[in-house]
This record gives sequence, C-alpha cells and structure tokens, in this order.
Amino acid sequence: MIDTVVKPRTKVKTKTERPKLHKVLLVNDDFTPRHFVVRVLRAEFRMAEEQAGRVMMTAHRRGVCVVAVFTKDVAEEKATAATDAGRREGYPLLFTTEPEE
Ligand code: TYC
Repeated sequence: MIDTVVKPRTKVKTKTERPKLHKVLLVNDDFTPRHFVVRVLRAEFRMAEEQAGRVMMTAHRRGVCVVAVFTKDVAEEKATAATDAGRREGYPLLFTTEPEE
C-alpha cells in the first residue's frame, strides 16, 4: 500500500495587534507660572527649551496641547509624575492622557 501525505491546506496566521498609543495632554490653568510649566516639560519629557516653550504657549492659548505619545502605562506614569511636580510646588498644573484614535 502507498502512504499518502496530506499537506494541511489551511495556515494559521497569528496577528499581533500593536498596543494603542496614548497622548499626554497639557491643560492650561490661570495660576501656574509659564517658566514653571516649561521647567516641568523639560524635566519630565526631556524637551528642549524652545519646544517646551511652544508647547506651553499652545496650551496657554488653546486650553490644551499634546505633549507626546506613549504606550498606555508610560503615558499615565509620565502624566502623573508631571502633575505631581506641579502639586509639590502648590500649583494646579494638570497633565491628562487619552487614547489615540
Ligand atoms: N496660563 C498660565 C499663565 O498665564 C501659564 C500656563 C500655560 C499654565 C500652560 C498651564 O498648561 C499650562 N501663568
């Protein structure tokens, strides 16, 4: 008798979804000094002076500005650390996160 080898006709493909990225947003307020916002952006998000100044002014004028995008965990850690840096000085400076579309 002849053995026949049957080749599988279906292939299982595993699709790995990329983790959704989350934005860190800087929210304007009327109390935190501009230079302090710039200092926090530089320290927590490793931004250059000029870029930090532009992000701060965008939040100041428009109410909010995207600072950066990270995976969910990192975005939340960064937003908390940056918000805490303001709170330690008695400022209501706020960073929030939201998923990217
Ligand atoms: N609006 C603040 C002021 O005039 C400065 C500021 C900018 C505060 C951006 C928060 O996210 C902010 N002193």
